Amino acid sequence: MTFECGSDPLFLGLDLSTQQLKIIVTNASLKALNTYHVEFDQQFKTKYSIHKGVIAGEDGEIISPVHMWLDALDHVFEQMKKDNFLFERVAGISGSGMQHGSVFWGSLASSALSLMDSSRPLSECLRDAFALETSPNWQDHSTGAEMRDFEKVAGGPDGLAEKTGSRAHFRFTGLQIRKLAVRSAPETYKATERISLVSSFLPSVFLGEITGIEEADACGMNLYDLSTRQFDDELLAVAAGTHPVLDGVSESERDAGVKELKRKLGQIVPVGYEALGNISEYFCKRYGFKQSTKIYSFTGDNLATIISLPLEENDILISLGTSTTVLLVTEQCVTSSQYHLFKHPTISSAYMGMICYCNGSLAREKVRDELNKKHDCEQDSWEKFNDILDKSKSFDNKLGIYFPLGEIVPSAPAQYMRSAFKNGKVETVDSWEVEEDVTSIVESQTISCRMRAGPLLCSSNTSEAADVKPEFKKIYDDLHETFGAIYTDGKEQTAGSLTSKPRNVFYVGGASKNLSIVNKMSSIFGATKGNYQIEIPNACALGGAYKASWSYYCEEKGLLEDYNKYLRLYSAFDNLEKLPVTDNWADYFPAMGMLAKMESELKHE
Ligand code: ADP
Ligand code: XUL
Repeated sequence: MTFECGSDPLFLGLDLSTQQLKIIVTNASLKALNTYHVEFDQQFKTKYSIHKGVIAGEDGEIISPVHMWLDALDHVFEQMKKDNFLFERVAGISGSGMQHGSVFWGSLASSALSLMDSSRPLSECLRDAFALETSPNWQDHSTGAEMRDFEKVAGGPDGLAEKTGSRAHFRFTGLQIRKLAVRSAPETYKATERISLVSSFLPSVFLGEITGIEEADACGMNLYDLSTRQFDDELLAVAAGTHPVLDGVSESERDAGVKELKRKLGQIVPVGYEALGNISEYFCKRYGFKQSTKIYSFTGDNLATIISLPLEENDILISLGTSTTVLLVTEQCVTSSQYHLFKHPTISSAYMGMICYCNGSLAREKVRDELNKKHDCEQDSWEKFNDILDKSKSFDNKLGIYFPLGEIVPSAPAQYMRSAFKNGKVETVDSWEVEEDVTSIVESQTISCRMRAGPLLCSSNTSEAADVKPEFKKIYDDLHETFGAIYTDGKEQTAGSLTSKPRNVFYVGGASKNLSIVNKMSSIFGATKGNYQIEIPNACALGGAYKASWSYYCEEKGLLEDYNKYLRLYSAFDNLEKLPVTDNWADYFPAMGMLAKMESELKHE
């Protein structure tokens, strides 16, 4: 084990994800000292009949066994014990759980949790604690009927997004609750004493009592109202299966249903540093934690990712993995049915915007493969692709849309579209050389992010053309004159949203290693401060450990320290190297007009 001697406090950050449980250990200087993990398929495949951590059922149902997570927790702690891990030095624990997943506790849960016998494994102690032994997983697609119900009641996708931060999604917890209550197992719903998210399940186990749902992660339920910061009664009625219009019940049945679901969900745990309580005796006796070990609220995995860095307002983190995920910190409560808005997990006034695209790396790989075939290059090489990209300096009035898979944003089936801007008009082009596709795919993917991030950036407050910063006035006026009003996802872009710029952009994930792609993207985004290519191994677990450490610090000092300021007390973040980027932001104004026009012409099923 690699721990220095002494009695400095240690912090644990857990990450309970689809395929594994990971624990990272940090010290009070935010140094990651060690990680431990268990892969579910490696350890529990036969016991729980899982494949890639889940069980696929009928009609798109995807579930995870809850007992497996308890086994996983014991397994990792046993591993740590064998490694002579100093459990007694742990001062605080926090972490993350995959978003949207829920746990349905039964009537025996509270007593089982409070009476856990440290000589027996967790799963045995909590054998009778669940009304449902499986948890709906975020990959589930079985709630089509519920999706329609939620949007019907909330005034369509935009109405629901305006209230809760997201339109209805199969995986969102409110829909999963309604499915259980109305369709799949009403008896189980009735027998459910409490409902946790994955992120509130783990701290409940640590505390030995059921804790409430953490506020930022609550935004992934389609039940939480961003403006009141509470669950919304009407949406609760839908989830409980007691909505007068949908379910034909009386007002009093509705009220009883809402009250009952509120009780099952418990109080929301607001964004903050206060401990939920101390670790339960079970863990002290079984593993040697000290009784004063604090348990802090856990949050969702994407939310934990953004707190693994001191991201400030207008900073963007782009994950260029198989898919592309854009995470953005903002104070603007600007919702859209095309992305998600969550409360920020450590900054009470802020939000996290999340845009998920299906067509990221795989779409670029298709272009690369075709290019390499044409030029007889090695199949997996990015050399030729990068060479072309590096040579393209500014926008050449050609743009493509590359959706080999159906896309989430904008919502559209698989298709391709190529267009050129000529004589003041956007004209469809049947085909062009694959070399054109290289620049075009990176440009259009970036412009899509830029247009959707725009309204969330703070300078987007400017709604009148007259208020646009003088240096941007001419390009904005030209854009407006050529393309007229520009709409993205049904909403008109304002002068401010079109001319806003991010502060920093951080690139992570597989394709972020490709500096040609990253440089091109950066030149289009026009970040005012810097662009960075970074690697954050175990980001969700690390974010959890940092949250524990920050919370502990605030509690010790008895004051709320700004989260990012706290992270910066430790200089690790100041060594990031800026990418040398040529800013071509202004050149890409016509590309925004073009993309908006092209998206309006996409085929729909
Ligand atoms: P995941 O999203 O599954 O966690 P990664 O973050 O590892 O995966 O990203 C995988 C993707 O990264 C692959 O689809 C691949 O196309 C892309 N990738 C990896 N290296 C490069 C590179 N040098 N240039 C462009 N794309 C790359
Ligand atoms: C986010 C989502 C996934 C899960 C699992 O909305 O469904 O990212 O959080 O990682």
